Amino acid sequence: MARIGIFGGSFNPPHLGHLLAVREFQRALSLDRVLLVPAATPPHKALSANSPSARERFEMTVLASSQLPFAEVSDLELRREGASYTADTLVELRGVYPNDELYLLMGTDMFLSFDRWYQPERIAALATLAVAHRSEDKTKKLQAQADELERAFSARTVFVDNEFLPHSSTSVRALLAFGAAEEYLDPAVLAYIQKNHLYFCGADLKNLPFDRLQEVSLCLHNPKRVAHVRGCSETAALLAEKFGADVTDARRAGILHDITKALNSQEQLNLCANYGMILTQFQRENPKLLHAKTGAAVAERIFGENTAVCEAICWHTTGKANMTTLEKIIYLADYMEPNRDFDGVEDLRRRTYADLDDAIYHGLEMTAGQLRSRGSEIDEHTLSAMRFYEERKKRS
Ligand code: DGI
Ligand code: FE
Ligand code: FE
Repeated sequence: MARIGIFGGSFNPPHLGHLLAVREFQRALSLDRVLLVPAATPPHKALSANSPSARERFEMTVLASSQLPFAEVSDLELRREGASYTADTLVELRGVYPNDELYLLMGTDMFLSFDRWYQPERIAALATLAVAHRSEDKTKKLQAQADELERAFSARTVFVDNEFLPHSSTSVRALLAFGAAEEYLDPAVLAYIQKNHLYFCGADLKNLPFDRLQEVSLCLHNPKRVAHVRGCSETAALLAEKFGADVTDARRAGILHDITKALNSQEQLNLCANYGMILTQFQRENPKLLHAKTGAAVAERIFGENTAVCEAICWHTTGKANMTTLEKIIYLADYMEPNRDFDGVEDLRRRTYADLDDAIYHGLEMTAGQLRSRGSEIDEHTLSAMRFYEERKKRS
């Protein structure tokens, strides 16, 4: 009787995070074999618009796993029509391995939503759920879910302590477009991506017409950020028209302002190192602010944007003293675009359309107030901007 792990996913693309997870599962559960099962049509989320075909994702997964002696890639889900449901896959696998122990490998997010999967009772009858969790995860919540799934579906769960880096495929796809994904991919997978021109890797993205710039850049975000960047771009264009800034620059800076936002803190720092950007200690300690700096660098290097656009992106989070009209517009459009919803947003919208400098001062005040109440350190440019616009307010 063999112990077989089943690791499903979009593998879009397969990256080192996947390989590390598979290795840890294999070791922790003493698995004889791990089947990697690329989904043809993932049921729970739409693939990003720049995704390669299922066949290409399958081929990359074969390349990625070639260095794992216990791994095998299955094309089961590629050969099936319609959504790739795990329940159906397990039924088929049970037919192939009638006497073996099957472990369905997953992370905490998938486990916590397991009761909403398609036919969870069928899955639970066919395989043990093996859940990788990091020691800082909420153990209580996971144990409660395991108890609930046992009660509802007679599910068996094992937890695997795992310290692997949670790289997201969204980050890796963005980094491929930014020319900085080498350290996240198996060399054979990277070579395949380059050769087949996947994920905008090595593409010339300079000076794209706006519609194409929008299409390309929106692919690189987490889906929930898309409405915000569109809103920022449209609001910036309206403000540019009203206050006499370049409307095209405003639209472009708006659509690109959060272009590196999918990257987590470590990925931000790695991108800075890859691009040779030198950081202050404050910047290293406050990586939430880095996306404005890396965003400006990507806008320049990858999209070939002009200096005015890149500077507006660079200062959109902190602001600074003596901003250009475009810089003020992007700072404010980011703050009050139609998808923003917080106490005082209506007041900030009214102020913005009436007087940019007054609105900037209010925005800075609000941000500083929030940071103080959270005990976070305030960026020096935010502080000097506050002094600058306070002074200006007194004079007028
Ligand atoms: O990128 P968005 O979410 O659209 O908005 P943003 O670019 O204004 O980023 C907001 C984040 O930046 C939020 O997590 C707070 C953080 N932030 C802004 N100013 C400062 C700051 N964090 C610190 N530590 N210091 C600042 O001065
Ligand atoms: Fe931002
Ligand atoms: Fe933003």
